[in-house]
Amino acid sequence: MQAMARAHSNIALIKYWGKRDETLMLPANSSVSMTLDAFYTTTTVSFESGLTQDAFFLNHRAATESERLKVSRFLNHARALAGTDKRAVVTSVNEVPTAAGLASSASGFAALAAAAAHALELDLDPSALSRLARLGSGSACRSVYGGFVEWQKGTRADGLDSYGTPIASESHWDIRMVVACVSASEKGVSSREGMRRTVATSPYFEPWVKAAEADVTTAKEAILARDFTRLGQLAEANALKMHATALGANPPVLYWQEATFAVMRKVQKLREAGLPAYFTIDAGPNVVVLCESKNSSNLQRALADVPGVMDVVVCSPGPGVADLEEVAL
Ligand code: 2P0
Repeated sequence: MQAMARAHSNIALIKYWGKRDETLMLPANSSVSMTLDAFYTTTTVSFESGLTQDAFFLNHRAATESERLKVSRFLNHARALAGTDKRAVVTSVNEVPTAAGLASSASGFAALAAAAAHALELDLDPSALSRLARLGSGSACRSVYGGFVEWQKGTRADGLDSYGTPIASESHWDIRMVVACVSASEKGVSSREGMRRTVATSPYFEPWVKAAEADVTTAKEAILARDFTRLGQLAEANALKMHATALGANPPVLYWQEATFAVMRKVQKLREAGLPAYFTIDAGPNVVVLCESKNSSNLQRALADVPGVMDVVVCSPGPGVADLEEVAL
């Protein structure tokens, strides 16, 4: 009853922002992402007799109690599917380049879902695995697949139709996401709290949901047509709409720092100077810049010069979740 899996992180091109059901992690709108090759989590799960509670080791140390409880609550879903109450030892390592400060919940819960499902011999198809990963963290349902992925929001109250589906594999399109890391510190407002506050108080939330649904349709067309300008313009506008909606909450949810804004301005300037690049920003201060592969080195150099930027990592489209042979973590 032991298994190991690896999943890669993803960055949304069309953002998930707001839940229609917090318990089942059901989103108000569909979203689209690219899975990244450079950021991933490797996790081993071992269900054992005689344990009184789940144990969780993260990056070679015992996890905090709140991290352990999050994993334990997630394992309850897998245990319910398998009809067991055995507790587990979970060992997880995040491969995140220096000072990236990127959230690891997407890769973390996708790897945990795959390893737990395998260890419990659940024999889940990719849609069922994606649904299980979603229960840990919404964006994790997209990391089940490599390349370009849609998370269909679904309409059912039980969430059975809310899971990731592939748009195109990692070999479909050789584009890059260049991650400008401006801070590695924990963000002030978690995505979960930021979403909650936005849904409850932002007057822009309903228009956001409507606009995001339309953006998903256009993004899929642009990806399939490999239309870089169309996808870039759309992704940048969608991120700004998400942040505008969060800024409309009470109290406002503001994730940007001075360096965030400096990178946004730099990207606009580079574009005016003839380098096609478009930014997107998640629930934090780092900026992810989309470009074609031929421009990634120039873009990396230009972003590294922006004051406040600590590290710049170039990512290609990465693979979906995979079971691994046991190796020592
Ligand atoms: C996304 N984000 O689509 C959006 C854009 C952040 C901004 O998904 O509450 O860690 O665990 O479902 O998935 C980050 O939120 O939130 C996220 P929960 P999650 O990538």
